[in-house]
Amino acid sequence: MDFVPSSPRPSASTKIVVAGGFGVGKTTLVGTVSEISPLRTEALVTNESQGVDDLAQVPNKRTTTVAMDFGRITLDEDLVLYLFGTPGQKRFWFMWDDLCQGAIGAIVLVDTERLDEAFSPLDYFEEKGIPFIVAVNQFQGTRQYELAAIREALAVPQHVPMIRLDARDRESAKQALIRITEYSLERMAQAATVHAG
Ligand SMILES: Nc1nc2c(ncn2[C@@H]2O[C@H](COP(=O)(O)OP(=O)(O)O)[C@@H](O)[C@H]2O)c(=O)[nH]1
Ligand SMILES: [Mg+2]
Repeated sequence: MDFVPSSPRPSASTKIVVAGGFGVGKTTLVGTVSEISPLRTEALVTNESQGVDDLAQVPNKRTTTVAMDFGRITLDEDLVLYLFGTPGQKRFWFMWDDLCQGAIGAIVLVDTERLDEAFSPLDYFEEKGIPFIVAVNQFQGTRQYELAAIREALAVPQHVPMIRLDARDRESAKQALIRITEYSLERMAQAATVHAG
């Protein structure tokens, strides 16, 4: 008799992009939830990047991600998410199209002290038609704003989910991943209905 291995459950894998300005918590988020050691390319910020990266705004930060963060999380036993953190600095924007290829959705992390850093990622995903949610990372000692006020300041459309998170907290980070996955599925279902109708 032939040996028939029990077939593994069918599993789907998908890709989520984590974006946002410099020092907003992308590397932290990917590291917090990843089951594999996140692949990171951090480099010591040298004199070369002074004035290019806004390190003065993030005094405790001595390293900067020059390529990307990559991690994996099994959300459900048959759904594996691959996470890609975008490089924050403008000089790496040429990589975004490759990085976002095939992504079902994105999380745009926002630091309320530096709201303006969120505009480019928001514009990018809107323009590309990639579903995204906005996650406000609450840093210590910063003023807490109503999500509605942040939505207005960033001109985020009403249908885009907005949440708060602590990128250092696994459960909080996981909730954000669940939210973007659900939202992306809702958007796909809507698109399918429109096409069918
Ligand atoms: N209080 C607080 N600090 C955070 C949070 N997320 C990240 N940080 C800190 O902010 C700094 C920058 O985070 P990092 O993940 O490197 O930012 P990136 O440039 O977006 O990858 C680090 O020192 C983190 O420990 C958060 O949710 N709350
Ligand atoms: Mg980083």
